[in-house]
Amino acid sequence: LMVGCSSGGNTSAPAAGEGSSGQAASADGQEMQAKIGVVGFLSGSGAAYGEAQKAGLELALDELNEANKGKLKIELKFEDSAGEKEGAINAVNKLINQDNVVAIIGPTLSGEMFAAGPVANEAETPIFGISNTSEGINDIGEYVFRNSLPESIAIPTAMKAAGEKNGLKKVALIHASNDDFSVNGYKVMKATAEKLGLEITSEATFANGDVDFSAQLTKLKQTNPDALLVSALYKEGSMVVKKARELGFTGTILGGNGFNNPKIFEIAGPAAEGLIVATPFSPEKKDDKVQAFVKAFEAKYNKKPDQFAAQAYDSLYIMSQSLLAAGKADREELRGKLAQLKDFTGVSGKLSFDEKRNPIGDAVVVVAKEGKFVPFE
Ligand code: 1QQ
Repeated sequence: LMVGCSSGGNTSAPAAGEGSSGQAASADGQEMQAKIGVVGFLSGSGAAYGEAQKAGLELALDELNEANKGKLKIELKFEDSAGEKEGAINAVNKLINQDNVVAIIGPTLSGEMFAAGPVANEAETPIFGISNTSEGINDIGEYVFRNSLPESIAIPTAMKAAGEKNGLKKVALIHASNDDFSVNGYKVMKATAEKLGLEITSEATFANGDVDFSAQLTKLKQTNPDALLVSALYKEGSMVVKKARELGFTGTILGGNGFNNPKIFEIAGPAAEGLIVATPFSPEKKDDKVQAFVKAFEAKYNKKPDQFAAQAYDSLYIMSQSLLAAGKADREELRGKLAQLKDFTGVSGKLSFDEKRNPIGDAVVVVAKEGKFVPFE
């Protein structure tokens, strides 16, 4: 044996090079084969979220399969849920029962996770949210994980910063009432406003799929708020921002995680200027790991990564690390290693987990300026 001769941590000599039989295994020198399912919002009104996630995952896949050669080979199997609960449930069932995946990454929306998470949990298959920011995700069960920073951390960070800098006293709230994520974000906004002693002048709702927000926004504007707090996905959210400006609202506009996608600049146009959001990821961050990621992403896709790409990218690194620690592509072993994850530093920051496996991390506050987000300071 050549123990001591190899460099680094590569303990298993890759023998003849093609030892793998397609079987999930092992610590015996064979390359472990791991099939991971991905459920994403890949078509429809929020497709840009799913596309960003797919791009981040595929970049991480290239890097990891290269780095793990001889030890671990990951295969990704993508399913499109179209942002629908039914779609997510069907995708999860298919990935578990037909494709026999070791774990699932996604689905994109909190509402989809609330619907499909229990299916994976029941089937004792780890499911890992990369953009589920609502309260209660981890309560679904022991097989449910996420690395997405909850709105309960992000929104208060943004509201505090905006409140101090822009001298906010009165706020109006608007949200999508038929989307779990948007409802959760609204609740966080309301509770934070109360905590910060901000007066709530008025509230309004709409439904995902709506295109006309004039009535709601006219009513909110009449109450003279200093700020409009918007909890929505990017499509409706951007149209709300645009309409508010068209109606002459000149105050602060602050949104939740749904706005962390470049699509908002396309839809809202110049009306996006000044929009304030909190995010765990900024491609501007002066950090070697972040800059290496941004560079690799730009080389592959010719654009900058957003938060959705970053959290997706990080999730595959977490999967890889946990699979290698488990020593085999086994759902139960993988669940155990994921549950032991204490700290992880990825491109979307340093993450640790509370006793319910909820991520704890820092959010940076950013503001839209000339077609991109820059630090709010
Ligand atoms: C959630 C979110 C959305 C913005 C994901 C696209 O954070 O559904 O929890």
